[in-house]
Amino acid sequence: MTNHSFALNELALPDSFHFPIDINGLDKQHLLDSLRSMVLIRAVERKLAAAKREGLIGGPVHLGVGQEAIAVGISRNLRATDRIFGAHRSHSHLLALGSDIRKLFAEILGKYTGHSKGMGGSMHLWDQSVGFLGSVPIVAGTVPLAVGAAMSARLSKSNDVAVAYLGDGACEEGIVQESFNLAAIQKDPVIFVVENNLFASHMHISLRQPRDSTARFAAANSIPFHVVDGNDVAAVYSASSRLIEAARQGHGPGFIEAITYRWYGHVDWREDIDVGVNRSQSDVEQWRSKDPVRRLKDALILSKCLTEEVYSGILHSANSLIEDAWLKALADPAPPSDSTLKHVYSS
Ligand SMILES: Cc1ncc(C[n+]2csc(CCOP(=O)(O)OP(=O)(O)O)c2C)c(N)n1
Ligand SMILES: [Mg+2]
Repeated sequence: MTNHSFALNELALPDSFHFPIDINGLDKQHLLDSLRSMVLIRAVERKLAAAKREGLIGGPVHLGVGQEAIAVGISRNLRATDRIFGAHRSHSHLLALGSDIRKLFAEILGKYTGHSKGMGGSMHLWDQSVGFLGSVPIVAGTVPLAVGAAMSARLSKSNDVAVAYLGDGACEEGIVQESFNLAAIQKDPVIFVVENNLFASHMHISLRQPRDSTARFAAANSIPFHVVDGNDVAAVYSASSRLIEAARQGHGPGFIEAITYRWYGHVDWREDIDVGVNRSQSDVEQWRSKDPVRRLKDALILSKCLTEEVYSGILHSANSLIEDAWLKALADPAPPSDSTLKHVYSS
């Protein structure tokens, strides 16, 4: 396991890890697929930022632009019968599994064709066909649900795993520690993926935690862990593949801490405000140049597996897919007024 000091050191510095990622000996087709997926997720979130700015979206959207390598690296080890859970910033978690973009847009636009029939918005996503069992805005709320889903997989001997995506801020919720403990003692096949973007809302981790790495919580519960550069899709993929395989074999939970940064403020489209007192414009600029998409693209170009022309084609097809999905979602129907109480529980 890496990083026993539980200090992130250069992984958390804005001016390190700018270079193309190391793809030596890796399957190039696999990496090209990862690139396509990251480009698509980026383009979806850029579209959402623009639409929010134009006032076309009613509810809040929490964007993960800059963090795409994590969900893509993890998801390439998953299958549709696995059980994936997210939280308030989960567009990438859902889309990296191959979920339908139009359905995501429809939910965010409040259309009846959306995941939660247009009544949940960006933070209530769900698509069982790809294994995504849900996201909710209650920070850490889905972490114990992932442990429950893993327990069910273990009891039914299915070899499936659960994945709980959570933030560095979510680790400050007590239920997360209880979930780690329970998963460890029961040897449940669950992978906890901490997207450590150094911020919880507007507060930097140095103002909230005595150490900037959250992996010590895994160590405290004897859960095997890896701390990785979250802007390196190959690093995320290989670290998670070992833990996921071990979980499938019955060795219990695993923990990945992926260090990254979100380019936008905590919520919605603004980059210039809502970013916290310690997040200077120069930090944001430097983190933007640690772009996970650019670092993979450059590595593929250097190794002659990609040309600028082919890359332009990838961008172009992502954008046309998205425009098409957006127009269809815009034309989708709103929920009928008599449906508002149909899909809620009451006692
Ligand atoms: C139980 C709970 N407490 C507080 C909030 C308000 N809140 C929403 S997101 C957030 C910060 C979460 O930070 P982190 O887990 O690091 O995720 P990130 O936003 O960085 O992706 C907070 C405090 C909430 N939604 N739920
Ligand atoms: Mg965070």
